Amino acid sequence: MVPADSFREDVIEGLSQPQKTLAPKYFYDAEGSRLFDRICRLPEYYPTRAELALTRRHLADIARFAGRGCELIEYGSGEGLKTRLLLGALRPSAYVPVDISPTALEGAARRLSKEFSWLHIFAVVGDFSQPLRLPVFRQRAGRRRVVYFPGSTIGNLLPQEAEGFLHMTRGLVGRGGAMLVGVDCKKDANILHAAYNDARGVTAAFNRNLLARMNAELGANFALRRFAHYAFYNASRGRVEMHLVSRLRQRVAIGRHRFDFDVGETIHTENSHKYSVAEFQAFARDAGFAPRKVWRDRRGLFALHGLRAA
Ligand code: SAH
Ligand code: AVI
Repeated sequence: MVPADSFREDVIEGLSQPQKTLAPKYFYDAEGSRLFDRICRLPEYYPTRAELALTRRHLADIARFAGRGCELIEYGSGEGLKTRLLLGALRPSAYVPVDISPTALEGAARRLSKEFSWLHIFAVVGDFSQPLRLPVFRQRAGRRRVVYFPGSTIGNLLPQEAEGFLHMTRGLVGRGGAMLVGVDCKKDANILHAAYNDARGVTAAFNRNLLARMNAELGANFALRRFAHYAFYNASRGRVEMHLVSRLRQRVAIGRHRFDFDVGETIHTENSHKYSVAEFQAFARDAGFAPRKVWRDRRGLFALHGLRAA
């Protein structure tokens, strides 16, 4: 679980900057995880369906690349929709899902242990952007460590953070290790706009839930209706940005801290970077991986990269 103190400190620091900012990892309290699962089923939100489709289509090749019986570590495992496919094909010797959301992690671990009774699951609640203490298994000869990072959650990191993260993961998998990472591709901005501004308003509710979380956990007094959801594609940075826009001049209190908002001022709540295959492969190389495979869905919306520790 995220310690309450670091949540408070990060919020106070983020809201004190000229461009008010909150880290997207804070979306995922119990309600945020529930809303994200609903997003994955929206007609406009193509990434989940595209990644599921490409995983089904190329499952045998993906499994060959990762190697049956490997030790599988998954970051930001969430509901584990695609993981089920992979687990069945890979039959890993151990599965270590890591997620910041205890609710998402517990639900997925319970479902997976029912479906795959032979599987050794070691669930870890933690922040993958920090060095983590993961369970250590005796490495048997020929058994590799594979990190699975689906969903384009890597796109929620800034490019320099993503590179640092890849570097850290390269160290974790060690020689002979590998990484499978799902990356959303650059595409028509209209498709992106629809995906992050769905007609049912689920993404808006997911964004505003951050305000509700600060009210509940930090005693803040955000009035949710005074903030509007705003998401757009920033082409020069190759990312969708999500913001919460203040509808009026207002002051918000969090404990003894006061934050003033002008009309139209925003809290920047998320970046979702979109990478071409070449851009992402260059990143991976800089972090010490050799890009070996790319699997894509038929429409070319989403890519799963197979990286080998160089
Ligand atoms: N892998 C799933 C879920 C993606 S949503 C899929 O592909 O659909 C992103 C997931 O990452 C959520 O479950 C969220 O709780 C988790 N997450 C986000 N930031 C995190 C962090 N810094 N450390 C660990 N988990 C994180
Ligand atoms: C988890 N992550 C990759 C999602 C994304 O598309 O950036 C989170 C999300 N934000 C709005 N909709 C979905």
